[in-house]
Amino acid sequence: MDLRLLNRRREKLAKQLKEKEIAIIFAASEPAYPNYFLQNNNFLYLAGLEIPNAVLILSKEKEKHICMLFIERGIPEQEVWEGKKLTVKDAKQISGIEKILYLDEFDRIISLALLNKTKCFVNGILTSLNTSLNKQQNFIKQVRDRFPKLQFDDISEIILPLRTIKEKWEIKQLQRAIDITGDGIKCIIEKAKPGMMEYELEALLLYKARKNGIKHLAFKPIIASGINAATLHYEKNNSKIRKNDLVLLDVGVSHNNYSADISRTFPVSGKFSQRQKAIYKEVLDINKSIIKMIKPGVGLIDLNKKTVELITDSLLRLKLIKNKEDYKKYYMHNVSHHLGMDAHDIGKRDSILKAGNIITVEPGIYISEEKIGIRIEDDILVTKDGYKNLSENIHKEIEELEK
Ligand SMILES: [Mn+2]
Repeated sequence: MDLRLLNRRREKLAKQLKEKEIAIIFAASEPAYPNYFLQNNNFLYLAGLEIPNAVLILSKEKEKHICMLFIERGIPEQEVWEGKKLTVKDAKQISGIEKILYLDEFDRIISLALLNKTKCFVNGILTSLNTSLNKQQNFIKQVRDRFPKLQFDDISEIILPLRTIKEKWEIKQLQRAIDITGDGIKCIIEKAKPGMMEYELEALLLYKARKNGIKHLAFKPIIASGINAATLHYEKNNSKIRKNDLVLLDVGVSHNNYSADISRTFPVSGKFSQRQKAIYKEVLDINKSIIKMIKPGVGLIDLNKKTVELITDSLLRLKLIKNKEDYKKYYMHNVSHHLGMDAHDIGKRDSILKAGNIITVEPGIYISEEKIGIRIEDDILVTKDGYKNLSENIHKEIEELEK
């Protein structure tokens, strides 16, 4: 990764800090087997390092910004088992951070640093009451006893304006994630046959992903045939696909920690029935109309409102409802969310679009009594004067899917 990019991000974040404010960003901990290590995205965004347990500190003193990184010290007996820890020199080279210390000095230094502070931004403090305290929350608990006047806030407050506007490099990573996901989808559509299990299609996606050097998917893939597609977050992928089923795919790979999020729906037999085609056509038209609305200044709320309006008209045309309010029976989610390092990326539900945002557009109609669920989801970059559909190469036209 370009060091200038990382430096610029840290500078931008520090600019958001006022005098006497400090940001403390914790890397993720190492998970227990069989889970694999997934770096905290705010830490990765600012430090560019894939190491567990590190801590990054940013503060501002007299208009000058101060950046310090704490990393684990390698213990030879442990390194025999786990491999070498990153050295200070390597960490410097990857992150571009000048001041790097070992974690055993963190408590002493942070105690001094907090003495004259009024506010402290920490990542990952917004979790639900019923989960056990994470590392950050335990840290806050300790600090509160010593510095009762210090205020805490989640880092998302100040990192959101940065992470929601994608840099050129980020758009490139995401485009690659989308293209590889498209490869997987194409392979699935070509190879799918009635009688196959949904997980066989999942395996095709995984194969294409790994073959392209992808470390992991962005989220648990949804491969839902027939009535399963009417369950919005169906993740079992363990049913046999029947002859006349539509198959809904909601999948995405993560490339360099940027997540694609694409949905496509296709007939496993290679041919839509008249009814399936009629419903598909409605969803496809809505997908296209909503994408066309995208430009700076438009709100996610506007997109949601328009989607509900269009879906309601569709449902009336399809004779599924008689009263407009009943649309909720067949469409029950939002049409868009921000996309980036996380598949559901940082970004507010009521945000107004700006150039550089990347969002999904994913209308759907779900009719369990007809065993049909259709969702068509594209990933869209907001440009200065409109939009660019980053997933436009992934087939969604009826003729393309039937071919
Ligand atoms: Mn999505």
